[in-house]
Amino acid sequence: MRTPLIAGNWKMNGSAALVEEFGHAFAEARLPASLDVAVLPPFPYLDAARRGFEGTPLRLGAQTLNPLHSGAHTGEVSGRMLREFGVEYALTGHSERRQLYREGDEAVLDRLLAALSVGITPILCVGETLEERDTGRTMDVVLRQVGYVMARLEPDQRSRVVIAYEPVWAIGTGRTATPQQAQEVMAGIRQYQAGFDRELAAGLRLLYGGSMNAGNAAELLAQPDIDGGLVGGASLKVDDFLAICQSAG
Ligand code: G2H
Repeated sequence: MRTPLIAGNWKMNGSAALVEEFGHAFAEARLPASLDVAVLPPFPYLDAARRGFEGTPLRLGAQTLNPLHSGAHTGEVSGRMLREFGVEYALTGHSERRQLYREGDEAVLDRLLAALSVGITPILCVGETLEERDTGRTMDVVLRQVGYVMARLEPDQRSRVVIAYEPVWAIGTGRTATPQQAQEVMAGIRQYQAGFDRELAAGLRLLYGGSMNAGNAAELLAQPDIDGGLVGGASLKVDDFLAICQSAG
């Protein structure tokens, strides 16, 4: 019922050569029939990726966007511009943006609304720090991050949001949440949404992120409430990313 989504977040990595390599590999790849795949390269590679991914199943995503359409905001990129380059997905609230660029819930909401306003599917990232987990606050933190945004959307907007659960302690650390840990939190997110709208909760796509790789993806993706992955490090190696996509069938 829910189409799996695997999204590769290149962060501030990659090259024109890597874009080309992905285009070639995915043009030949055999992927599960029902699967959405996106690559989120740094902005300068979007145009090359749009051309290089033509005729492949790869869709384009952005790692962030400015909440405004245009204006005097040196260094920023708007959703409208991203849409012009064929971008279909955008991350909002990635923990690196929350921590390094001090984007709080309100800033996350503004960016998510900007994405929706131009027809880009927002991927809302949520997750607890190690200290929050160790002090038993995982669900409070995650549901606050989810609830802040979802409560402020119209029902038709809510149904267009994808949520990525990324425990901060698992990001880029090589330490993955166990499938049970991830499933528990993700079932909690779905249940929380079901309290407002059962149909929407049943259709809500939930991704796991945090050191997902070719070796652990299948078990994570087999969990009933995990509908895909947000992959960082392992999305920079075409064979690993392909293997993760293949295990999403
Ligand atoms: C979490 C993830 C992708 P990694 O940030 O967003 O990165 O897979 O390297 O932990």
